[in-house]
Amino acid sequence: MSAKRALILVDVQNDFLPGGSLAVPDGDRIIPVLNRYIELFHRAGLPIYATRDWHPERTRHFQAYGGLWPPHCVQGTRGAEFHPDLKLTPETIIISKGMDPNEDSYSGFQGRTADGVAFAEELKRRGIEHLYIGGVATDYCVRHTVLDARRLGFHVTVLEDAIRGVDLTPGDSERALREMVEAGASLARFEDVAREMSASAEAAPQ
Ligand code: VGL
Ligand code: ZN
Repeated sequence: MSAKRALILVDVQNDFLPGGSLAVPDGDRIIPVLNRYIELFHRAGLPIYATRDWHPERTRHFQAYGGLWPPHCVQGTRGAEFHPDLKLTPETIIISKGMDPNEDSYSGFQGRTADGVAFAEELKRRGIEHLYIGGVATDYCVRHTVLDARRLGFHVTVLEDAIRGVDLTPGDSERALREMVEAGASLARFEDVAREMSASAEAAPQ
């Protein structure tokens, strides 16, 4: 039997996409691809998670308070909303992170559900073993989420046609991808994932 799968959409929020305060170049190009993954997982009845950066107005994560970044994804602002073109299902579970003003967090595994359940615990409760991860930014939140997932023992497939990086230093995204693969993550594109899922659906006993 194949491992139970879930789709993880990392930080597909207005501030990380063109027009936002910390825009990932061409970040909006991944949205139609993410929508195809959403449909694929939804049809298969598999869980979908959307992480979001969810910062207070003052946090050590922002330049004004000693951090690296301009203000972004401040709780309750338009910049913190998921991109309007992302077709989230009503069942999508939101994982919020970055709420602690003293913490410079990037990984979805530092996040929690609306009920305060830590992400790893939430996945464990549902018996999920294999994560398919896409979103932004390849070199920050996607990278940290993938590396944490591998450390915690999840199988990880990085959706290479549905990620984009910041590249503060040129080559950061390439290096991040290599690091994720070295940590045991696989890379796949939509057709690979669709094929894998239909193969295991046929193999599953009715
Ligand atoms: C992120 C920079 C600052 C991300 C979050 O979601 O990749 N990047 N905060
Ligand atoms: Zn942030």
